[in-house]
Amino acid sequence: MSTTKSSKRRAAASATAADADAKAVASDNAASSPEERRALHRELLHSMLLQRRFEERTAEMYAIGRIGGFCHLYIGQEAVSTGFISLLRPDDYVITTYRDHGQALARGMTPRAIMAELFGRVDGCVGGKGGSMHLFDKSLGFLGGHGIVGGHIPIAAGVGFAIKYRGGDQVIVCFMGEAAVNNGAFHEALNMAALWKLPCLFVIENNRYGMGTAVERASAINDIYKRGASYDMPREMVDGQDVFAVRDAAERAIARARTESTPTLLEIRTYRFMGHSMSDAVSGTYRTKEELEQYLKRDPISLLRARMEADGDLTEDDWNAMDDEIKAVVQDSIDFAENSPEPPLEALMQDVLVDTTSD
Ligand SMILES: Cc1ncc(C[n+]2csc(CCOP(=O)(O)OP(=O)(O)O)c2C)c(N)n1
Ligand SMILES: [Mg+2]
Repeated sequence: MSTTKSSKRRAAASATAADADAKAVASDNAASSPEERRALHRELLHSMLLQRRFEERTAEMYAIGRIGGFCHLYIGQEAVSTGFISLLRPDDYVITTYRDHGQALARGMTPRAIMAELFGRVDGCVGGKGGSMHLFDKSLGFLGGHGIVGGHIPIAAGVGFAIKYRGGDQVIVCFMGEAAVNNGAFHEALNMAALWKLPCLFVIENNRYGMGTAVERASAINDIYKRGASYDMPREMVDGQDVFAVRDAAERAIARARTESTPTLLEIRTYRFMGHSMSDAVSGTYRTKEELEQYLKRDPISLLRARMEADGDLTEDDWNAMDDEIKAVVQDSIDFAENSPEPPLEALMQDVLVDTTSD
């Protein structure tokens, strides 16, 4: 992620787990000089706060009927997207699930392109025909946005194969929820990735629930990262509310993929602060309010903010200025989406099949 002002505006990218047993130790994987450290921390904060503010407004727009269909918020998990994506090169790849707004913003997709897509308008990143679950941007190496649980994991392996076949040194980061690991596609893809030594990062965002089902009720193994042992794959469990812990683990896995073409399985312990989707209550009947309150104490944005304040890198005025700037960018994306037209009727039949007869 660049540190330029314009890319900061474009960028958007955060999470907490009360996991005392999370293995990764958060180090200051910042920079050598205090100025570099300050700039990096500000950039990480900006990325996470943009995701948060964007989705708060998304929920509002959904409630008043501007956005329809399926819509899953990422609030609480922002340190995961920011942690990984802030370390990628522009020519790397990202692929993810339907809970994709945060990662798209972190990768540099504009709030305008995403909000217009959520509104189903022509200026959306895929012309208003994909919606919340299907954000794509080829120019950013952002390969979706996939609605079928586990369905994108073999695609990630395929991208890893293509990178290796062409002799490149890019990596692909494949984000998924913890419920995806009980899907056959997960095992087939991880086996191939390990066997063929593909440059893939399989990043499991373990937010404890697949819709309303707790991981303990669905998985024979609760320490998901241990599944990497089946494929002799390097593996790690990480505190997903601490952006520095995420970056530490990401840095190791990216280096392994880039220089040794070796995949890694990462279990990132995190938590979603909202319901599974916009049609669910925030706490529902599957989890208690007390549990939610416990996790809210480790809001990834509050943790980073507190750290920066303690380091003398952020004043209240700095925070307010950043927040105001981000809120204005998000408001601008809403105005933009409101003014963008709906796709014409003919668009229905476009992009359905690839024309293999053209050059
Ligand atoms: C193959 C398949 N089965 C079922 C569903 C319905 N479904 C949508 S989201 C979801 C839960 C997935 O949970 P998880 O992988 O933990 O991701 P999270 O929603 O927590 O981010 C399910 C079962 C689906 N989309 N695809
Ligand atoms: Mg989950």
